[in-house]
Amino acid sequence: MALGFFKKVFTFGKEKPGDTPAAPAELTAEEKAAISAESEPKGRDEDLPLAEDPVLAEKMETAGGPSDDLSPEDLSMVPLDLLEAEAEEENAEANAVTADEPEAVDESVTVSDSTSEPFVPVLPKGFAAAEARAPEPEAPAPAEKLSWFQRLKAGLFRTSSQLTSQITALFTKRKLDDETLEELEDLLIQADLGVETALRVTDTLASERYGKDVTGEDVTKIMAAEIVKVLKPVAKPLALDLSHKPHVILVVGVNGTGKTTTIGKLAAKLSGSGLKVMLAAGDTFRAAAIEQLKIWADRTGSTFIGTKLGADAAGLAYEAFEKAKADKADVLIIDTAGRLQNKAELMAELEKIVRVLGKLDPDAPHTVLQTLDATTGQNALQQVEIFRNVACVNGLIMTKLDGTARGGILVAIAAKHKLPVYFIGVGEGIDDLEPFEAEDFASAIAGIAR
Ligand SMILES: Nc1nc2c(ncn2[C@@H]2O[C@H](COP(=O)(O)OP(=O)(O)OP(=O)(O)O)[C@@H](O)[C@H]2O)c(=O)[nH]1
Ligand SMILES: [Mg+2]
Repeated sequence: MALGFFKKVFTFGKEKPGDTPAAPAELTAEEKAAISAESEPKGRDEDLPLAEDPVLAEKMETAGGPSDDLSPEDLSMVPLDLLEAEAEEENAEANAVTADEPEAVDESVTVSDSTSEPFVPVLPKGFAAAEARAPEPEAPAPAEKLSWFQRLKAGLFRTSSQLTSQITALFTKRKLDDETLEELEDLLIQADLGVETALRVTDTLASERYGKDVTGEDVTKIMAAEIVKVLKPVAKPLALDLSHKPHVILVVGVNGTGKTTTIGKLAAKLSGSGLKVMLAAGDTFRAAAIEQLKIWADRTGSTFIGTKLGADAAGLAYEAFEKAKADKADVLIIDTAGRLQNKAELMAELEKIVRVLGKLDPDAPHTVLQTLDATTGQNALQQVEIFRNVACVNGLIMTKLDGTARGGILVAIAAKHKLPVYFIGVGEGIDDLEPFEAEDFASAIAGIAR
């Protein structure tokens, strides 16, 4: 299935005649063989007792954990000219590194890395090794589970309290008839859950309780169960194919939806697991955006690569990919500038980034994540529609679920687009990114206990 998508990216890249140069860095058959031979021993061995692996234990110990949350001061705007001057300096360094790249890249693709030990990372919760079955999530300690669920519930409180109080008001001393069913359908649609899910709820309710007394609690339980059915197929771990070295993740989305912050949070999880992570500042429009990503790179122990302000984002993505290969990074995450889905020119730029990455590896970018701001409401449906067509988005992360009354939109998006939802953002801090779990989310939105 994953291969199907990769093929799609490849076709997508090749579909534009005239844009395919004489593949300067296209891999030869021998190079490809060398890469897979090199990466073979590092693949996930499901039989290996990870917790007892001494090499891994050492790696984990030396990797260190993520640092504290970013304070608002960290991200506050510094005078633009100062940032630009800094960015220039950094770019000079970055360019100096990339100037040496051809040899480094060649070396990385032809010489196997005999110095590095075979290393099987323990992927953080929410990630899985590609082509391998997702490891059974460890049963979290009850206290930990409760605190996470409490946080999710608190975040979705506005969504759930609005919904449940309306449902309770509707079903106070009323039998279930056509009129109440219709009112319930309207109410669920207004809560952004989408027509499909609203109909699922009313159909189930009608088949089970038509003509009988129904309480608000009965309805919220049925609603939660139906929401789980919609969300379960999309609640998946993010599969990392580490045989790619690096596995390239491109992060796209509308302005301010949380791309850069989410990249920081992802980098913290990955580098905390001992993976070598590189962050590329593909948002070349704003000096502050470059600086923001650099701060996250520093905080998460990731390598940073940027270019000068206003430079071609696709060029930067290409260079970053080459450098990540040369450095033998495990994961390269590329940030992009925010753009509205209806700005054709900017969307074409995104298309170019995808195409250019495909020249170094036809399967790249291996994951294209779109961030969605939960406070946006209905417009998020259209955002996904367009970004997935242009940038081959194959996974979603919904941010800002803390404190929104519009969290129901995630259900409508899942029902319509059926794209995996890997994580949800519930705050601005480094740890405020949680693997998406259907039951937790459904219970929180319905305001019921787990
Ligand atoms: N409350 C909350 N705020 C978030 C979350 N994720 C991101 N933010 C905040 O949203 C704002 C925008 O986040 P960015 O990561 O800069 O968004 P972006 O998509 O990179 O923005 P552009 O690069 O301008 O397109 C910042 O203030 C973040 O701290 C979240 O899950 N919850
Ligand atoms: Mg950004």
